Amino acid sequence: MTQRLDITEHDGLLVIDVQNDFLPGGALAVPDGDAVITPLNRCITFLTEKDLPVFASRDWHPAGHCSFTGQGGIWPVHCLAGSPGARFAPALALPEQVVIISKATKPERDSYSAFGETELDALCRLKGISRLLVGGLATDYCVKNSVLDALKLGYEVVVIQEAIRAVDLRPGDGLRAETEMRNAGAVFVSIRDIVQ
Ligand code: VGL
Ligand code: ZN
Repeated sequence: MTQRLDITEHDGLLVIDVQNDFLPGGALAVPDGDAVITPLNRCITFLTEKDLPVFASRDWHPAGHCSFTGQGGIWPVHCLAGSPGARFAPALALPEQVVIISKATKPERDSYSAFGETELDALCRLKGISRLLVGGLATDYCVKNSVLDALKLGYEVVVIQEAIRAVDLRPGDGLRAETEMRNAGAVFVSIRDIVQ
């Protein structure tokens, strides 16, 4: 079920971790992960046409990060800061004025949330943003945790249904994450229902 969504001057777009390592062929490929790029590019256009801000988070790990299997974590080495795998997908049309949010940059700390030890909340406040449109990777990790944090911080959150994909380590993780986000107050819309 979806509803019409009018973009307002208090909206910002949060593009989560659309990085080569999370795309097919990458070190931690999310199934069908590249499918988020086209809808996200449309959202980027909607917002930039109205001079509204676009934030792009990126997983930006040092070598030996605690989330890697060699360090006892659950993930293969991925998104090493400065590496090709950590670059934004080339097809993602980030605007010149994009605000880049690097996260999980310290060896001993992981953060799935784009709000974890970053400037994202302060920057949104500074720009008068009270609602975030959200899409990216992965539904069951960084998207979920960022959305739940945004709601806790008092933002309205609109998840773009076509612009998320899940890792699904266990089948159904993505769907369970969507339910969790909805139960916490996130609204899901189809890109078709965004009024330009
Ligand atoms: C992510 C697993 C490990 C994500 C980041 O961006 O969803 N997932 N690091
Ligand atoms: Zn990571």
